[in-house]
Amino acid sequence: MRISRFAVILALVLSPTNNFLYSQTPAGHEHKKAIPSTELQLTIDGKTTTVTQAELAVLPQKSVTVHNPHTQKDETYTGAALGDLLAKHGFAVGQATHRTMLRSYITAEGTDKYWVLYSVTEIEPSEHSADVIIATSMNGQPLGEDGQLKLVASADKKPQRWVRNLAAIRLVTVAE
Ligand SMILES: Nc1nc2c(c(=O)[nH]1)N[C@H]1C(S)=C(S)[C@@H](COP(=O)(O)O)O[C@H]1N2
Ligand SMILES: [Mo]
Repeated sequence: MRISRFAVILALVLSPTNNFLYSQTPAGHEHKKAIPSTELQLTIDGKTTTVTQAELAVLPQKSVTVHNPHTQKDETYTGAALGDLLAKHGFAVGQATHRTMLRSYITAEGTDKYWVLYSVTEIEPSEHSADVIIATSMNGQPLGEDGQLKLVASADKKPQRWVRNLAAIRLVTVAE
């Protein structure tokens, strides 16, 4: 009796439609539940600062429309360009820093510890055709289950490098 009750509870918890571990996304499919992101820890050359949504809101806002092959829908995300944020925090791209930029990368991590890598060259609008933004809204609405911050890259053909619940960005320059 005890075991069967336990089995029922376990089945409920592990069921992909339960509310404990999974949630519906605005687009109507399911994600593992994650801690919502509220602010961003930005680390450049080992120095970490907290970037708030208020700080992101005063940077120029950019909108990018991407096609999500999972939902089969176009999604328009709006937020600050990552390159602008890096420039504000001392990593501006110019003639003097060009070679350093070519040899630097960022890692972007969600509250669930999922993380991806971009080269800094591909997030700099002066160097690459992609837009990489820290989105704070999608189709004019809050991001909901995707947290308050989501990294979105316009040139990726799949959403695998879009980081929901974005919580940390680290910039590393690879030593020669
Ligand atoms: N924080 C976080 N972001 C993530 C993931 C994840 O597990 N955690 N998975 C990635 C992968 S592999 C894909 S394919 C897309 C799926 O996003 P979607 O379910 O919102 O379409 O999110 C990406 N961003
Ligand atoms: Mo994926």
